[in-house]
Amino acid sequence: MKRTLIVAAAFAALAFGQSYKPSEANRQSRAWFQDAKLGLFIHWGVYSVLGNGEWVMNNQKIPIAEYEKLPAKFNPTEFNAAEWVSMAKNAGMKYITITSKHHDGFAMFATKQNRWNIVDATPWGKDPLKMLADECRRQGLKLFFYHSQLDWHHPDYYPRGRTGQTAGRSESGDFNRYLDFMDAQLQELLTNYGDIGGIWFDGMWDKPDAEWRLQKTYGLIHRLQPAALVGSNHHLKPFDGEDFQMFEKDLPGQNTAGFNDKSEVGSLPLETCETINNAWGYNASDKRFKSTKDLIHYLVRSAGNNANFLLNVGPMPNGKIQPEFVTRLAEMGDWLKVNGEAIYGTRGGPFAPRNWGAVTEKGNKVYVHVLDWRDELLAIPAIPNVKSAAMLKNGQKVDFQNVSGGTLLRLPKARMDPVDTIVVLER
Ligand code: FHN
Repeated sequence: MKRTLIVAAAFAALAFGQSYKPSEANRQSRAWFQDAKLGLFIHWGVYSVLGNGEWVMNNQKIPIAEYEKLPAKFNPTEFNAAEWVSMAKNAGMKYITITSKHHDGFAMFATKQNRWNIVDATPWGKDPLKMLADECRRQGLKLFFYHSQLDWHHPDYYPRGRTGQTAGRSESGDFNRYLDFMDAQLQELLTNYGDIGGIWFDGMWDKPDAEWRLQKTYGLIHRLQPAALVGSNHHLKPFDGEDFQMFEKDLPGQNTAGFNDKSEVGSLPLETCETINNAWGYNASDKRFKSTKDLIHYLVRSAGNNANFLLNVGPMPNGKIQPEFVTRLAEMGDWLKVNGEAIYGTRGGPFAPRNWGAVTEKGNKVYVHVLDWRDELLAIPAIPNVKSAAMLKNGQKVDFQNVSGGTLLRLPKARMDPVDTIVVLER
């Protein structure tokens, strides 16, 4: 009977094109990832010189011949890997995901595949990913690489997709040769930087119907580093061979930003990414900074949705991170130092987030995060066998009463926290 089931499952997997079985090391990485809850996203590239975001080449229709003048001006002498990693660590972040290559094709690492990279093409001539990899190891953070599959610079990225039409490339190219190039770069990233957290792909949406050879690329990554997690920001349900699923500028299941209309929440570990202002890459004029309170609320709502929060900074061309970002990250870290118990290592639930807030759980504890509630009584769905309720902040008892279909928490105004009132229910 058992054997029949296994054969049937294997047949079903083949029939639905599913063949990837994560290794034990990969499963452990997934559990680590789900416990980690907060990461730092870094969009840094030669585009930072123009201070107009990472899409500037496409948006301003800059042809390759012009764009290729940027690396000569990119000299981030003030970059300090230890400073960046300490900043992330003090913010309570457990991992960093940095652009190894964005859509402009410029590699931010020492690739041997072409000279369109920070080591060969800039006066600085250093490999920041190597320095970050070493520093992350030293400070105990994991490092992921964001790698754009879409490429506005490579001649073989052909036929073109929706974007990158104005780069001035000849109308020919061999897409398989481009994918070989990309795999060769990935091989470098997975062999020259020690153990990495994973690869965060982006850009498949540029030509969704192309043959991306995903199984070959994902297989290469898992063969080189079985524990490395593969995710792709294709805005669809996860494909075979992926280990986590991400949502851009939206919580899982939502589509307020327009990226996730075809997305479906799958069963893999989840992550949601957001910016502090409105830009991913450095944008000198974007001053619409979210408040620390808003960022903490996003973290809490992500955790309540069982997802990590990957919060972005776009460093400046001199290698520094602008003070508005640094301050907010430090403030988030201060909050996490006091309230981290209700975030790290938790899972979302036992019920889905509500307008007033979200809940997380760990072991016999449920953390009720009240983010936005003005009345003294808050009704929450029933949680069986609750024995006690207390404020996380100071252990003070919270009155609660089980009523038909739910539980009432008494939250006097004077005891409310302006950012997040956390009530711990013990079962
Ligand atoms: O086009 C990119 C964008 O520049 C940025 O990298 C974000 C991050 O999620 N993703 C893409 C758009 O889907």
